[in-house]
Amino acid sequence: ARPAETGTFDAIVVGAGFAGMYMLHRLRGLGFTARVFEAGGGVGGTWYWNRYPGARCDVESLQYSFSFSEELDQEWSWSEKYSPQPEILAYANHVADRFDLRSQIVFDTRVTAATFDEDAGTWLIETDRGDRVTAKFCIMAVGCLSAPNRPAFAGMSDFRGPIYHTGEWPHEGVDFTGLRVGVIGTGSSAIQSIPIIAQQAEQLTVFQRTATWSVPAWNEQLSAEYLKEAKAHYPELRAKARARPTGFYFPFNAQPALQASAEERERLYEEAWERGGLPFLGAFGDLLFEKAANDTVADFARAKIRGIVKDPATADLLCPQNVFGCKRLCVDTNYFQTYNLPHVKLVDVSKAPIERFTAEGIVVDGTEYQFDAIVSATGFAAMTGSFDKIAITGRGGQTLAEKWRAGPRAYLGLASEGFPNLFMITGPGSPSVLASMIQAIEQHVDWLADCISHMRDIGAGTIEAVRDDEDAWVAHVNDVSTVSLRSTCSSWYVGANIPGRPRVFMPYIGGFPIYVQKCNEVMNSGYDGFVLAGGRTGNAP
Ligand code: NA7
Repeated sequence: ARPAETGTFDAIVVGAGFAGMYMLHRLRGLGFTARVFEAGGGVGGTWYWNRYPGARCDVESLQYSFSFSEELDQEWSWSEKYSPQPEILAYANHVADRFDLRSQIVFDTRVTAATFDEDAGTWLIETDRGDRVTAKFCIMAVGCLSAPNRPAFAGMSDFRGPIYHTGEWPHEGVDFTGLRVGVIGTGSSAIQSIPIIAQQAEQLTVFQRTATWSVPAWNEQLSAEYLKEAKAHYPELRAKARARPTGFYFPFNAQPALQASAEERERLYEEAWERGGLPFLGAFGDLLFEKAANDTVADFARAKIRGIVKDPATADLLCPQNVFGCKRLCVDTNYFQTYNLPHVKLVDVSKAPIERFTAEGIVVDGTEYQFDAIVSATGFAAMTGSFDKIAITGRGGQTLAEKWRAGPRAYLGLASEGFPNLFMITGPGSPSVLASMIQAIEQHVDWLADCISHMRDIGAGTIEAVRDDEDAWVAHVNDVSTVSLRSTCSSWYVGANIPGRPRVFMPYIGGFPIYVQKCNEVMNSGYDGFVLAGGRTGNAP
């Protein structure tokens, strides 16, 4: 066991994923003292935990990477268009080594509590390893999709075999050869892992509650010539990406689908399908705004599914009936094709839900399905799940959990009134999961680095969001969401994947550039919407 930490720092960062790593890099560059506490045994966050077969990012790797260092961009070479998890984790480790971050990261340590001391204007941070450290700033870099959602099915502990969650996959991997495997869920994690598990398993049964929209990835190796050409224009690509509502670049046709003739629509959908991936949504400008436009793309994608899946009853079940792209669009390699294999079976649990687990397997609608292993691809308590796990206490003894009971409230997704000097990277109310995650992270970290060094320059002790400004921002985030069809279904964007959670559209859907502009205006105005209070012992009003 290592000795417990008891020191005082300028900042404590919670989490050593991409957000925590870059925050540490910036803090150190500005001469601040910092410690990072990380629950995992290494850096990488999401990419440290999600080691399930087939895990890869669905934003092209050339864009799903840090942009803050031109040297880093030039020296690192991605091998595939959509890199697999081990390569993204290797990249995270490379960043940690290259920028010499490890010495200030404490691994295998989970932060359990963060408590604001109003007299001192500092945070006390405690961990499950007995650390008790004090810092002026507490920065939550805890990730948006990090707290696994484990539905409590009756009889789970009776099951004789292993139950794996995709988001906490064993490091040594799992060999399904010769096994009867059940997979619960058909989100991204399931769609990526099912084709690979099917290659090994003797029998594979997938329990589907909601059919999922998915577009082929057409993943490929990146040739040396392609990479050379791409790297020669890397700064332009980064700039183009930042100017896009999603924070990553892909060809986008602003024309409304309903203005095109049926033949033209079909042609453009085919072209977009051939490009594949999330850029498919760029086929027309109104797909996520006009239901009638969305119906045309939904019809196209359903026809694709029916064209791939041979058994008509299975094809019917796999055809989603909800808005195309309402839940996050999936990107797959041979997902629908997998259902043509004789040992792969789909079970609908939309009407009759999973009843219970038994020693032998899973019961649905009175039928027992027998398994040697079960994979729970049931996702995450998105956006706020990691905050829920830490006892965060602000001014006046108020906890963040209490304040967020009816849904998260944060000004710009960066800070919450009542919690001075507590920051969140890609918090609820920021573009986060609706933007390219790493670009969203960099923008927040750079903003926070500017803010914290500004406070040092003017001798400010605390910064705290103003309630009225926070309320106005939360209302704005909600208003903007109603413009998009994405607010209309029971997705993890609205917390609806978890029973009992308040239904609130959590990420900011107004677009990355508009959001960046707002953050810059706030900074340039001297932190409009925040109160800065002076002196080491100053309290925010
Ligand atoms: P997701 O997208 O939340 O998918 C979870 C899946 O598990 C989804 O199909 C759920 O069905 C299903 N689920 C959850 N609870 C149950 C119960 N109780 N019974 C049956 N089925 C259930 O998580 P992922 O890990 O796949 O992906 C998360 C994000 O990571 C993804 O969007 C990318 O951004 C990367 P439901 O749709 O709720 O009916």
